[in-house]
Amino acid sequence: NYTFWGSQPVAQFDDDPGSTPTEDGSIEGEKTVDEVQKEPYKLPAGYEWCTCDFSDDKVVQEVYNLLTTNYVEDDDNMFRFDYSAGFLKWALMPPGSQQEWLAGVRVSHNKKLVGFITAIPATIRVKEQVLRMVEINFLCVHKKLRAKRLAPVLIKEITRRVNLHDIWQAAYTAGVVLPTPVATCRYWHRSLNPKKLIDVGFSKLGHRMTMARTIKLYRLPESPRTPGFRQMHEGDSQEVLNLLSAYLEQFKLAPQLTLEEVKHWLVPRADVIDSFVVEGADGTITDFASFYTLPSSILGHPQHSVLKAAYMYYTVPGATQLQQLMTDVMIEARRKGYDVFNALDVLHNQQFLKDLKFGEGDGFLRYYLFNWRVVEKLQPSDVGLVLL
Ligand code: YNC
Ligand code: MG
Repeated sequence: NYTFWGSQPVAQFDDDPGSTPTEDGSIEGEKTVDEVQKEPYKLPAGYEWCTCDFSDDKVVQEVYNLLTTNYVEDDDNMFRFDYSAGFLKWALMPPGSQQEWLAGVRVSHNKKLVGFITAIPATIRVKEQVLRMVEINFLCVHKKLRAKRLAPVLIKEITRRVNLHDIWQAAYTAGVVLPTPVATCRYWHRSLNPKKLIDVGFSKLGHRMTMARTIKLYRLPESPRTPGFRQMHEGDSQEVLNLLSAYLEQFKLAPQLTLEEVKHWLVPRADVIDSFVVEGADGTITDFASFYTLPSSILGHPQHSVLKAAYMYYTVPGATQLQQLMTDVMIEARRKGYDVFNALDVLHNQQFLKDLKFGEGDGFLRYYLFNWRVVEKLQPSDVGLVLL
């Protein structure tokens, strides 16, 4: 039973289908900004709210330090996400971002940052309805303050700060089960550096496999093979927007990006976002592919401290087969020294995961919507939204 989530405008596990609406729509009755509480939610004595000014690199570093030591770990506590400071700036300062949506909790007496949650604006289509929403991410409570019901206060406070901007819906993902996923997806992993992955316990040597055979199995060509495959440049943005917008129409849950957002989210930034296009003989762009960089700290290993992981982001096959496009992208990732290439089973990814030697991961990633009922649960292949 979910004491907090049971009080929130989300579909509940025990909702009686006979007495809930049969169409998608908001769960809560319409409210106006005037009705939103003006004061922040109360924190336990000794803690205070802050707004994190991401134009100040010292503040970004404080957030980085909180997350690198307290953010998401795998079930066996062997790895912990290590989002870089540069990544956090990219993820949290897109067009339309609001400083007060980067909410922190500090210890009053020494101002140490011990809690964090963020919202960024996004236009998201759910089936045929296009909604101005936020994406919620980076919810984190310092390990020493866990299980004290601080997370519900952070969630209510970010909701209040978002509602003040007349926004009433949100999208978020989490590994844990909460009321109620709109889709349940899985990560798949493609070894690029199998020896290191086995050494650090990320993967195991297969049944009746030797290290030498494993290395050979995952070997990739030296360089991409698709003629015209190259890095995306800012000048490609309009063409990429056109390709991506048309492509995402086929999914039931997908973002609607503007040109400014394509420039922000998809133009390459070293060690943050890599994007590629295929330029045809006549100079038009026919295909697009991208991945973001999210290393994990390797906890307590004598030789290795960082797992360098690439995560598939948005990809649009056009003139090139999706398989071939993804192979070229993985060749680039291998060349740049990534150890593993990760992809969810969203988009059309199920078309290539097995053939390109991805292995199914153990965890799930659930997609959620706040204050939006989706009557029919989505399949992973209905999902055209990738959150960071
Ligand atoms: C979670 N990940 O069920 P009940 S993902 C949401 N997302 O509530 P306490 C979560 N809720 O069951 P702790 C959650 N994990 O009583 C737990 N909960 O209803 C719920 N981990 O709170 C939980 N980051 O403070 C329970 O737990 C209540 O001290 C318990 O804190 C939780 O960013 C947490 O995994 C996750 O830092 C902060 O464990 C802490 O354990 C931690 O006693 C490591 O909380 C890092 C980690 C989560 C990554 C993410 C998406 C977050 C979405 C939040 C929901 C947004 C709703 C929309 C708001 C805007 C609306 C508008 C408009
Ligand atoms: Mg707590």
